[in-house]
Amino acid sequence: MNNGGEQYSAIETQYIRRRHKHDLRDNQCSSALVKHIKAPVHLVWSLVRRFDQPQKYKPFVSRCIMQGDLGIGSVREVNVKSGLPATTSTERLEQLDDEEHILGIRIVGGDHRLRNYSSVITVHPEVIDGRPGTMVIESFVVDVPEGNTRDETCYFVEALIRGNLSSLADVSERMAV
Ligand code: A9S
Repeated sequence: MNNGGEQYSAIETQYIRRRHKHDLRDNQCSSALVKHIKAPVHLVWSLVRRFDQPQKYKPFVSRCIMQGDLGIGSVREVNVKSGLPATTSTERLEQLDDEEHILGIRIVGGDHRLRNYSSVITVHPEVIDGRPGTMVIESFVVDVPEGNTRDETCYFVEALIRGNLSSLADVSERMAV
């Protein structure tokens, strides 16, 4: 499942097996990243669930325009900041479960090279240093583009997701103070 060689704890492995199953086609890469945040799960989820405002925590996003309401199947147009290998990404809301705390998106367009990209984020309550914390798991699957290796593709996407998760931690922990 993970190409990045991440080591998961027993509980992380259990959540990944249950909630982060991606049916892999050949010539695709997939991985899952875990982030432990020192903020309560309802606060972290309130940021993650806002499909219409990824810029609340994603550092690469400059603007997001919603086409339609926030229902399953709604689409957002994400503009990203300069300096990245793309300017826009069109993304569809696939899952939004406020009970199980699952957000699933699929990239359906944009001037970038991530084809057939879909990701799932789940958040889980945990205790960190005796305080309410949150374990965030984000998994993805994406085509390996022509001319790139699986490892290069996984490394590229994992670096971007790590950036998003670090920023999610910063924003959440600042709000939790
Ligand atoms: O935004 C996410 O949740 C995850 C990723 C991998 C987004 C990547 C990106 O927005 C860029 C940052 C612009 C990089 C897209 C769709 C393509 C890129 O090449």
